[in-house]
Amino acid sequence: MDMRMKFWGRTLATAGLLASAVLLAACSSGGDSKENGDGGSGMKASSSKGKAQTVAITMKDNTFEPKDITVEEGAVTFEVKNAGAAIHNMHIISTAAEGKDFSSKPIIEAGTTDKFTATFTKSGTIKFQCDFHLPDMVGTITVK
Ligand SMILES: [Cu+2]
Repeated sequence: MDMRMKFWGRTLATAGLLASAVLLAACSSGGDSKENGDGGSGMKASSSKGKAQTVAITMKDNTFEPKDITVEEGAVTFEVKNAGAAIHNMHIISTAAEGKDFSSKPIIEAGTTDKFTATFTKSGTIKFQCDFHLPDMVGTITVK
């Protein structure tokens, strides 16, 4: 009886440690591969200036994928999908560069997608964020 309890206690503790390790590993490796995977397809908009550009962004709890985006000057349509369980939005902090901010609708519910267009007239780097999940849920748009 005594031995059994010790055994189980130790087994449970070990299982707990293993579970945390697995979760950590899943988080870091999953994040890396996703970022690399989306980096190629998601970031490229269009190659020549003046053409319609569309950028697809997936929001998770609580990250943007991709989080660093490069676009050309001009109009960019953002298709922002909420693949998480929480509410999110995408708010482009562009007042300093463009005289106003651009934003998705204020709340994008879980499982839904919003589409909006922003026009960038100056090159530079502009930050964007989810207003609900600062400081975690942020990204940058580099305008070339
Ligand atoms: Cu959010």
